[in-house]
Amino acid sequence: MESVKGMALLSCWVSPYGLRCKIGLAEKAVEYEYREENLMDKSALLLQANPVHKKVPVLIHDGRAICESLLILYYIDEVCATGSPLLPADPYARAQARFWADFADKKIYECGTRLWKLKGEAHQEAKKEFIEILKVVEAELGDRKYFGGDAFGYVDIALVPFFAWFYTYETCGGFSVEAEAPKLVAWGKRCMERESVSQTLYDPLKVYEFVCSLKKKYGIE
Ligand code: GS8
Repeated sequence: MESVKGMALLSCWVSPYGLRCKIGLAEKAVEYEYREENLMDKSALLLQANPVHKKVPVLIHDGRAICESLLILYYIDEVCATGSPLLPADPYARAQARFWADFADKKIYECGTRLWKLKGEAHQEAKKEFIEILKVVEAELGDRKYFGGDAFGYVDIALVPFFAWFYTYETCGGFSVEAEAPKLVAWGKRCMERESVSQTLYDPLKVYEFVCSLKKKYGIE
């Protein structure tokens, strides 16, 4: 890791977790080096920086590695005095923000993957569960502008990368996210008005093409 000066982010373009870090770094206006990883042929630097999980994203700061996207966001928030704080100051509000970010990790990606990987009854089960998840997240948002209130913050950053995956989820699942959770879609569009998000999120069609190529690779359909 000697070769890394300042901050570097190791990630892979389609990773929603990596996108969290990119958005957080953009919100904090931090300069960093971006290194795209090929997850089929991981770099020696990635294996050295994240020997436990061997996953992206990893943030390297002055030769020291920080793993796990949500922990990287805490770290950025603590070390970068620039920009607005990502987490709220109040301990209870912080705990709530962590709860919802954790919910995103435990539910959305996992159930979304079942939506495009499985067939038959298991697929129907995943669809039902995914729609419930959308409704739970939407209820938490309520009529607020962002999850933290008026300010874009930690929970928005944890969730917004999945906005680029909605098209894939609804196409594979056979439902409309907008019909099921209109306020959540309006929130996603609001987030897209921020440069940190619009400059970072990729085209939902690109994600769909990526998932179709994975399905082919795994022999699904
Ligand atoms: C998840 C990272 C992850 O799944 C986080 O950073 O928040 N909890 C972690 N990374 C995936 C790419 S995104 O699907 C990854 O690196 N996979 C490579 C592998 O599993 O070999």
